[in-house]
This record gives sequence, C-alpha cells and structure tokens, in this order.
Amino acid sequence: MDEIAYITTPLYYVNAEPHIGHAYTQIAADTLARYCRQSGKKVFFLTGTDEHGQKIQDAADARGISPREHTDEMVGKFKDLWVKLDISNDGFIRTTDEEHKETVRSLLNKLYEKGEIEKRSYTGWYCVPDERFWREKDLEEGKCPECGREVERIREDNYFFLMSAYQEKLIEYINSNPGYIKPDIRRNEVLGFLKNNRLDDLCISRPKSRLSWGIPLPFDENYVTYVWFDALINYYSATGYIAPPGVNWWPATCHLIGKDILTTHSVYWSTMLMGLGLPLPRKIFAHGWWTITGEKMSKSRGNVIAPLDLVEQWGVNAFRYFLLRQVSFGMDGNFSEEQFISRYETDLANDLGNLLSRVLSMISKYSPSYDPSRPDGFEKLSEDISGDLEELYGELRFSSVLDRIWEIVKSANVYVERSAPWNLAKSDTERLSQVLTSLYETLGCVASLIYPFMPGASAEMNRQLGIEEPGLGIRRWGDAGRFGNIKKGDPLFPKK
Ligand code: ME8
Repeated sequence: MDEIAYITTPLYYVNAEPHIGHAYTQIAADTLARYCRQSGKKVFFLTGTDEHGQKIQDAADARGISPREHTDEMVGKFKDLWVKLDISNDGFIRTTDEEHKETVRSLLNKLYEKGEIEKRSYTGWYCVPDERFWREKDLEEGKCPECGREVERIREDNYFFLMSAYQEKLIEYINSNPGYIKPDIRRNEVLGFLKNNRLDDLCISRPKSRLSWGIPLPFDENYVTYVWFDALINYYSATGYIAPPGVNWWPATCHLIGKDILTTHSVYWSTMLMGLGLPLPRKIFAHGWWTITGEKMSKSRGNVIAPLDLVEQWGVNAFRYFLLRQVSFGMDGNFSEEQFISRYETDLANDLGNLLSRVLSMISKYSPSYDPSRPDGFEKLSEDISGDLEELYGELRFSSVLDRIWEIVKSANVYVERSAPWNLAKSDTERLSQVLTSLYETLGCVASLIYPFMPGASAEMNRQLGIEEPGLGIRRWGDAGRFGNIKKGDPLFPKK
C-alpha cells in the first residue's frame, strides 16, 4: 500500500435523517482510516453531504423552508451522529461550499471547451427520487427499474456529457485494473453491463425553470448542473481546499460506497475523469445492503432502524462491532435484534469482557511477577495476525480481521481454563507468572488490534491494563510491559 491513504464515503442526501445504512458505510470507512493511521500512513478521510437537486428542494418545500435552512439543519444531524459513532473523518465537505461550487464550474468549463459537452433536445422518463433519466426500454412495468417508483415523461433541451465515447476505454481500463472495482461480483456486473449495452451520453443539466437549487452551468446560466455531476466532483474538489496541504491527495485510494450507487461511480465518475484527463481513483468498493425482513432499508421505504436507539442501549463499540462482524463486507445482511444481542453476549461480554476482567482480577489477587521470557505460544498468534492485516484490510475483509482477533481471544480463554492459574497460585508461582504475563500481554495486543473497530473499547482496555502511553501503532506481544498500573474497572461490556 502507498504511504498515503485518501478514503471517502458517499456524500449523503440531506432529505431525511441518517439511518443504519449510512452509519454502516461511515463505520467501515472509519475502521479502514484508523487502521491506515495505525500502520503509519498519512490519511485523509473525507465524508460530507449532497445538498443540491430535486430531492432536497422537495424536502425543503414540504417543510415550508428554504433549501439552505433545511440543509443547514440536516447537516448538523449528520455531523452529530458521526461524533456519536466515533467517526474520525479529517474533513467534511458540503456540496454547497463555495470552493466546491467553483471547482464544479471550472471542470464543467474545461469539459465544455474540450468539446465533451453538447446541447440537445431530449425526451425521456425521469425518476424524481433517484434523479435519473431512463430510456423506455429500461423501465420495468412502466416504473423506475432501480426503485420501482413512478417515472415522469419529460421533454426538454439539455446539456449532455459525451459519455458514450468512453465505453471501450472504460472496459479496457477495468480489464487491465482488476483491483479497480471491488468486490469482483460488482466488477463483473459493471463489465457485463458495459459489454451488453450501448453506453448513452449523460444528461448533466436541469433547466432552472424546473429546478433552481443547484450550481448554474458556467456556459449557460439558464441551467443548473445535474446533482450527480456536482456531487461526484466532491472527491476531487476536497483535495483543493479541505485536505491537509502539501500532499498530492488525488487520485483517491478508495471510494467506499453502497452497491446502489455503483453505476454512478464506476461509469459516470470514471468517464468524467477520463474526459477531464485526470487519474481515476485506485479503488471503488461497493458494499451490500442492510435489509429488514429481506427489503432494503431506506428512507423512502420507511423501514429504517435509527442508529442512536441501538447505540443508547448497547453502546457505540458494540454497534460498530456488530455491523462489521455480522456480514462479510460486500454481501447483503439482514438486520435482526436477536443476532445483535447474541453477538453482544457471546463475543463481547463473555469472550472479551470476561477475559479482561478475569485476568486482571487474578493478577491483583495472586500478585505474580511480570515475566515475559516464556510467552507460551501467544507471541506467535499475534505475530501471525499482524502479518496478515495489511492484506485483509487491503481487501476490506473486516469480518475476517475480527475472526482472526477472536481466534486469539478464544485461545486465551481456553488457556485460562487449561492452565488454571487458581491452582498454580498454590503450587507453582513461576508457571503462574508465565501464564498471567502471557495473558496480560495478549490482552495488550488485542487492545491495539480492536482499535480500528472499537476505539472506545480499545482505550478502556488500555486504561484497565495500565498502559499509560498506548501510542497508535499495532502492539507486539511483550510491548505492554509490567503489571504495575493495572486499574480494574467496570465490565467492558456489561451484561444486560
Ligand atoms: O446516494 N444498506 O446518497 P444517499 C447499506 N447522495 N448501506 C446503505 C443503505 C442500506 N440499506 N442505505 C443507504 C446518495 N446506504 C448520493 C451519493 S456520492 C458522490 C452521492 C448507504 O443518502 C450506502 O453507502 O442515498 C449508500 O451508497 C449510501 O448510503 C446512499 O446514500
């Protein structure tokens, strides 16, 4: 991996409040960003809000306030939630930022001057909620093929980005860069689509008479920019005024998105960059959906789970853990409270929480010496996993990383039972010191390994272990050092 990592999330629409689906992408991106920082990279982790377009205008109209008032209020809710979810974003971009609008206008001008944009008369079917035009043949039973809602027939003059010219080039690019679109199932989906369909040109304007809440085209003030054209550019524009200066942040290392917006990223964004002569991002990773009884969780379907309810009941660490542990990243997952509770009780309260509290109690009770000279195999376990982290995180296999960490946690629990320190305390104090030191150091490693997923729980483990200056790096067995500062505290994951 490179020495820098520029990680992005989608810019969420501010037409309604964030739900678990949004929290999911944020937590995944945050975990990746934290791991990259932990492994010594310079990181720019960007998130933000998508504030123009029909949807937002409609949401503001429905509340009888201006789009600006509406978006300002909603942005606050997104930002508050990210703080509560321990999201460590380095920047927050709003598509209403003046600097972003200027970049969009200047890139539009550039494309226009290069002859990549053309004005045409157009008739098509428009899905207002998805802000997308469809051809007659795309419709399914006369409705939007993406969301199943009603579409409107629209005829008007508009500006088009000549996207169709890039069809072959894009196929070639995806073929020669197998890591570009991930996971492979999504890459194959995009390739299949590109090979079996003629790519259309992309309508990138909306007449101001129909929609005023947008960025005016620099070459025709009677139009505003199509919201996707505006929003996708954020990834690039942020590098010019939000990212820490002095580093070449473009191209982005990884755009993390949900599979609902795969086409806009892998086709629209890639070809826009080709048109502009800019490098393409290194990776676009599209994860799966959280469903509720099999249906996609979405604002418009009204079947959403509010993240804060779960966080209030179970804590932010458990919430973050569950989302990334329950489903292989990339696949869909059905949300169930029973599974949440079971993960909480088994993995967190029993396996990890109990281990910490038992080991610390035994160290306090039996006062062994700190003796790291004979690690009893645990140094090997933590070496092995450290060697694999780069690859697992590189492929965004979060649940596999957690599986590996829990292998260590589970073997430590088995080791406690097998070595029975309560008997050793009576018979063999040397062996007792060896066993409790092994366990203590192993907990020190686990505390640093869980940091990207559960930064709060990691900090609390460090505190109870008495590791006063934990540092950010991944701890090796033997680094935690001495028992002197142990401060046993409340259970890490209290039983409910
Ligand atoms: O599409 N399961 O914004 P959006 C998993 N503004 N993830 C989900 C989800 C679910 N049920 N529902 C939403 C937009 N997401 C555009 C993006 S980017 C330049 C512009 C997550 O508010 C997932 O990341 O509809 C998905 O891609 C994103 O929210 C869509 O957010």
